[in-house]
Amino acid sequence: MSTSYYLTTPIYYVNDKPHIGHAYTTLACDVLARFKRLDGYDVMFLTGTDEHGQKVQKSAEEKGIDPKAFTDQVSQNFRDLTATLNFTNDDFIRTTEDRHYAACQKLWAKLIENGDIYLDSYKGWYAVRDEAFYAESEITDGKAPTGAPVEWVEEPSYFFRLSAFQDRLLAFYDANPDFVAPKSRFNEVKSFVKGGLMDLSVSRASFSWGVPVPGDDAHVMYVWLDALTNYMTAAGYGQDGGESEYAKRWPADLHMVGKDILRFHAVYWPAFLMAAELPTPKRVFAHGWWTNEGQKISKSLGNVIDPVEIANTYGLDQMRYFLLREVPFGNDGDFSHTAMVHRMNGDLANDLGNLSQRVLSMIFKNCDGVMPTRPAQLTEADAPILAALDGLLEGQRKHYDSQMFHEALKEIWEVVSAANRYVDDMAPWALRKTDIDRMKDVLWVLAEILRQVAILIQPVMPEASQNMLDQLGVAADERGFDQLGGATRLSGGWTLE
Ligand code: ME8
Repeated sequence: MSTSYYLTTPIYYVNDKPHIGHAYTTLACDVLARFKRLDGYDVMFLTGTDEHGQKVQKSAEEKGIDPKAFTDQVSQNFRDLTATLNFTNDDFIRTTEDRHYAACQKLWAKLIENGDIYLDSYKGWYAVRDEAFYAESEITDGKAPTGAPVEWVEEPSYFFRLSAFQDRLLAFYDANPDFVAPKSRFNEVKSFVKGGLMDLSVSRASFSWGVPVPGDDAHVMYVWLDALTNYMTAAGYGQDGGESEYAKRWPADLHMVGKDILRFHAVYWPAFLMAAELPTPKRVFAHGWWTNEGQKISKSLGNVIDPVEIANTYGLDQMRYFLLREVPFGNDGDFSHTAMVHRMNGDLANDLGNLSQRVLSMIFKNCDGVMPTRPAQLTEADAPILAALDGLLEGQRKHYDSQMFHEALKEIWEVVSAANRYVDDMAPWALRKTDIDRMKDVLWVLAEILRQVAILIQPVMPEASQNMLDQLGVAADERGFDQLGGATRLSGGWTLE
């Protein structure tokens, strides 16, 4: 039986249209999900929408639509985006589904049973934009540290005994040094927890757009407790007959999040789970934020990037490649037309496109369109490049497991560059006149390089890689990672289309 790999995107607020930030987070998960499937894992890749809370309720009110009808509409936009951008999520969860209510209420009941939730009243600041509570000391000029406007809230509220979890969280971080990445972000989380934790308000009583608190109709659950639980809902928690799925999927292998929502995932979420005596997720990766031509992206500046527009302008695979190659994953990055065109012309057209074009057209013209067969004997000139090629997979696994997508791509492109130099050094066009057999061997080496490279770039560039593999004549069931690293070789002998 293959090993389970469960990874999640954040669930997106349905207050607005999807933008590049949403596409980026889901893209990172999509490439990882595809990579793991090709590497033989039983993958579950989850995304979805976060539909409760004041922020969504307000957006619905502004549009004059009932929140349920509004969330139905906007959630559909997110679902459509997954198809448009070729995302391969296995499930799409909405927090307004019955299965999710069941999971939230089960978790709540467990927290009550264990004595970690109590009724009191909340008096303090709340930022609807962040759906977060802030302490007096964090407020400057009526704004939260994130720049979100705050409002004063006074209402009865259930509290979660977060203060009791400081030591357990710190011990958990010590025991799990890879729980949060990048390292610098993990350090921020640890200092936040070392600074002391206050009990967390986990219900709201002044509006009703949320999951009802079991046994107290006056309250709905705080939207973040509701939202975080989605990861368990989709894994079968609280579902009739969900036990075997839950046993297989939980705890999640990876929660991918943006840096702005790390605290919820790396502090509150493990604390809730510890309190409920449930296993904690294995890892949380916090990626950086994109700016647009050097400027912070915001609705008020009118510079929000529409991922569908980018894909239409530059091509979907090109966009996918750019977003993951341009910026070390975890850092902030800048989206600019110049940078996008530079990557497309350089890495994609000149390096990979050119290699594939040269090799295929030489085979076509000089080998009567027949793929050369595997040479009986290779020369010393062929050995280093094939060794580099065969060695790629191990590095790819390491980089994907640490979410260093840019490093993974960089290493593949080093082999692509080496292959372009190999073409120049071997000069197959000259061999055509002097040693036709050697020319065929050289072209076979190059086709073998293209085959493995195309298999390896499938997660990032699903369409371009399929085209390459089709052109090379590689069968559809011979494109998994078990075909890499010298385990099998291009056999050749077939006529190219
Ligand atoms: O936070 N660049 O939902 P959301 C990169 N519902 N990423 C960006 C970005 C940018 N310019 N702007 C936003 C929520 N993002 C909650 C999550 S999970 C249990 C609940 C990222 O719709 C941001 O970091 O605000 C976050 O990961 C996601 O897009 C937006 O989520």
